[in-house]
Amino acid sequence: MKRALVTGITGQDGSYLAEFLLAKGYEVFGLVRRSSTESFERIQHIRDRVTLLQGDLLDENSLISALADSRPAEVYNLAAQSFVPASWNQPVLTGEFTALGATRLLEAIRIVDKSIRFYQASSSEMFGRVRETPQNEKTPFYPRSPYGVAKAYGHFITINYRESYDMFAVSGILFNHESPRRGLEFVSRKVTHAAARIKHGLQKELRLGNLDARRDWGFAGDYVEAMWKMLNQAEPIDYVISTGKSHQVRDLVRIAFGRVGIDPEKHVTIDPSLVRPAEVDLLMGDSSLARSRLGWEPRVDFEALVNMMVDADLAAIGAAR
Ligand code: NAP
Ligand code: F7E
Repeated sequence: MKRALVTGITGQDGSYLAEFLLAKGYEVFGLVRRSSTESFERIQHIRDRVTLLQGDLLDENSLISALADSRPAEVYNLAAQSFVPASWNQPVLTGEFTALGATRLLEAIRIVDKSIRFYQASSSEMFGRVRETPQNEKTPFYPRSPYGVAKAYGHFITINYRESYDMFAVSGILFNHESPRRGLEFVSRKVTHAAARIKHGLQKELRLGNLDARRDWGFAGDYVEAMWKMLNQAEPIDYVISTGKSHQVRDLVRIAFGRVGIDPEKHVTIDPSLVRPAEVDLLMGDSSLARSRLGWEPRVDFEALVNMMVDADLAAIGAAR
């Protein structure tokens, strides 16, 4: 039985990846950090099928122990401070988790077993003020937030370990991907959750920032498959993973409110405090390399994704009432 260690297993992607690996017959280990209250909701349904190991990306020894205890063939580094606005409030901590955390894990792998295959969760936020559209693996980076800068560091340190130590270390440059398990502060879930609450009469107003921003949004369940495919190739290569289609935040609002049959004009207000100090205006990825070499393609389109999220929020809120 192949073993995999997933950091960030309690997050959106970690939960989908753990499900995916279990279905492939892997023995799955997850790194979790201690907290006064457990936050395992996303993996509750598979809790008895995965082994959780205590550790933190800030603590090198805990990473070495987790590797020694799990002896994985593959490590997926999904843990990060992943919310872009928080990275302006906590830029140093974001760098510690999201940039140096990757180095600590790579070092731990180099010490414990250099043959472990390593996946780094790189991000389209590295393209920032984009140099070309669509963005591909060769597009230069111009990050626009401390988060984007930290991810660029994580990206290049992964390449550096590959080239310096001949390790199988790859980065997936993933564009935005969402699901009913997305954190409530990210715009997709904020909008679908609010649409469902307004429908249920629990909320009246939805405050948003920049409605003009464009993102290439896909479904998280599709994207974790690409992570696994990248680690199961003959050669370690970095790939862009995206749908190739870009939509504005206002399109997201229109579809979500349309799903519940409510006019967004009556509920959405602009809150200048939600506008970012430096915005990423337009992201649209070219994933043709992944499509041709990995045989990967997204299955869920934007409208189906938004509808899936609204329906899940409607059902969850309805069940809780
Ligand atoms: P998420 O839901 O925010 O999950 C982040 C995970 O990281 C959580 O499990 C969290 O644990 C864990 N974590 C944070 N700091 C940690 C630390 N110091 N030590 C150990 N674990 C820590 O993020 P996601 O959306 O699943 O994204 C997964 C990864 O892909 C992240 O690296 C993100 O930056 C990257 N990414 C995401 C997207 C996207 O659109 N979703 C796109 C490109 C790249 P707790 O439960 O304890 O908080
Ligand atoms: O914002 C605009 C906001 O926070 C998307 C992370 O997973 O994807 C994610 O980062 C857009 C931005 O995601 C609100 O200004 C308007 O232009 O959902 P988001 P993000 O910043 O793109 C990348 C690929 C990652 O790697 C990250 O980890 O929506 N927007 N009004 C808003 N955004 C939020 N959050 N809240 C609003 O009220």
